[in-house]
Amino acid sequence: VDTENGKNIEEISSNMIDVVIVGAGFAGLYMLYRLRESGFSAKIIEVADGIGGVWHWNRYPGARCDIEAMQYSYSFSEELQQEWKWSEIFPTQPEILRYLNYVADKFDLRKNIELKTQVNAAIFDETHSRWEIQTSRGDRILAKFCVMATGCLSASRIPSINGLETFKGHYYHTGRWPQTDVNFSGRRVAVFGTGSSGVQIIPIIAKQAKHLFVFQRTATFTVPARNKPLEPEYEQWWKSNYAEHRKQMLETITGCLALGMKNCSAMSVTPDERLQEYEKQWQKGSLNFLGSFNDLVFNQEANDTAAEFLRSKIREIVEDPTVAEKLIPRGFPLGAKRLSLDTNYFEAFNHDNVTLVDLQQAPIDEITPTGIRIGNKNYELDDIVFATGFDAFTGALFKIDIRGRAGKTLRDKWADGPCTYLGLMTSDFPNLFIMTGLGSPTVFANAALCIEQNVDWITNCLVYLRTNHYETIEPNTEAENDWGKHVNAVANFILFSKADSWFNGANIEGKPRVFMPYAGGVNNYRKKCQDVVVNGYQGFILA
Ligand code: FAD
Ligand code: N01
Repeated sequence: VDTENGKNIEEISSNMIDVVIVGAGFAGLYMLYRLRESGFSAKIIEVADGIGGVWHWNRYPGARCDIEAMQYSYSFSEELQQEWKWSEIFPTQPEILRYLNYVADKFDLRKNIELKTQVNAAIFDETHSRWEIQTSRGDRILAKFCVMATGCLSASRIPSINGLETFKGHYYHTGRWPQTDVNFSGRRVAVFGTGSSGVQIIPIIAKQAKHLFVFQRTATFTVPARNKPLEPEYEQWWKSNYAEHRKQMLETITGCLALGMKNCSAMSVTPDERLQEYEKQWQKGSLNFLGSFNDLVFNQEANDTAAEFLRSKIREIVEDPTVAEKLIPRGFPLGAKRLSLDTNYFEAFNHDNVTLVDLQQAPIDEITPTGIRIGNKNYELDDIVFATGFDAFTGALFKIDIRGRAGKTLRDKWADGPCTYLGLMTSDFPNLFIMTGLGSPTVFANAALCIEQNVDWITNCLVYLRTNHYETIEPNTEAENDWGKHVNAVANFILFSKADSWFNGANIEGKPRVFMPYAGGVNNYRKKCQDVVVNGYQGFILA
């Protein structure tokens, strides 16, 4: 009998399954589907009261995807991709959440999903080679394998600002938006944060609020989304040859098909030609702007030309030149903080009811019961919105007490920064798979496609272990170190590492500065993962 929890070992053992998956977002749902299809018993544990992950939590007004939904969607079922109809190029959060719920119903996933349950601990039992998963319900589930599908951007973060607890109004985080309607009509609202979430929510609140104060710490680059209803011809173009298009997406760096891009250096054309190309891409909209030329992400001189073009657009759009100058990003390359797609973001600052507060001129002193104080100035507020981002990649993982061989904790192992092999596993934590975008290209690419690739790899790996009667798999430290060095080398080559951002942990106080995602492209990453398999799971120890 386990005296501490009052359950006997037999009772716990009857809870034994092949795989526990933590998280019911894009990743967890497809993982469950593939595992069941391959004959494994599996179950998802999800802390939220619904499925959908990011699309469950980020219900803030204006939330939508910024990769075309025809591409940012599952490819595993031809029937699904033919029958689902997206209404817009970049649909809203409710529509994407409806889609994920549709997927859960269509493939009968819910019977293996436990909602409103947090995984608190995952402990590896070396004697029996199994994971014990401890949940907030007091359950202890035994599993041969555990998959952390806990999300790269799921641990939302409100900065610690003096006095927040005294504030008498409401405050919200975009990544934990309430399920009830929030109406800002007639209210005085502050928004912190001008990353992708801020860029989406600010124009909407600007339309509703009596007054909106945007507290900006770092100005941001954006490209217009130019979102529109999905035209039947375009939809038909995709659907008439979906499988082939999806195959082509796998061969790209970003996991997206972008037609009509120039494959030459920005410096190889005349200044006029360069401007024409930027104008063309800007008019088209979309994140493809960063691919206007093939060297914008690693050639500073080239990058400067694109950044300057976007700065000129801010000057054109924002009517007050003083406000425009404050909104112009400087001091880091374009793309080093993730580029955002916007709909009327800079235009919002032309409204009389919107005030930009530049925190670089003077930081906040405190939040008071009725607002925010900076020096002698008090901003009277009813609501505060934190669009202040996430403890990315490791945040959700570190909330779980994960212990591998000899009781070693993941937090200790990664105290100086995470290290993985292919982003999928880490040594001394056998049979634990990680799908949070660490050491993989997910956050620089079409996440849905990257997730499918990871899930397929993990499923094939488990089938291989079963067929060949292996009990455990884990990377060897040499392979893990080599992968870490490679991820770093690529990060140093491109310009994305040259800013404080969530890519390198700079947004979280005390977090080690390590560039966490892999910027070498979806195509190269996929090839590496395939080669590892072809070479008999090279770099892994199978026992
Ligand atoms: P998530 O969707 O984050 O799901 C993880 C789940 O794990 C969550 O439901 C969480 O509650 C659960 N969980 C975590 N810890 C525990 C625990 N201890 N116990 C139980 N459950 C737990 N990517 C794109 O490619 N294109 C886009 O347009 C795009 N838009 C985005 C918009 C927003 C607002 C955000 C925040 C991200 C966006 N992303 C986008 C990136 C996004 O992270 C991925 O596209 C994708 O949704 C990630 O899916 P996931 O299943 O890996 O993680
Ligand atoms: O978070 P962020 P996000 N005082 O970390 C500011 C995806 N996503 O939620 O730069 C004042 O990017 C911070 O300022 P600074 C996408 O991958 C996609 O916006 O640290 N300000 C920054 O401006 C994205 O990259 C979509 O100086 C403070 C902002 O808060 C990722 O999610 C939509 C502060 C945080 O920006 C995260 O985006 C939304 C403080 N104390 C999200 N602390 C799509 O469109 C932080 N900030 C698909």
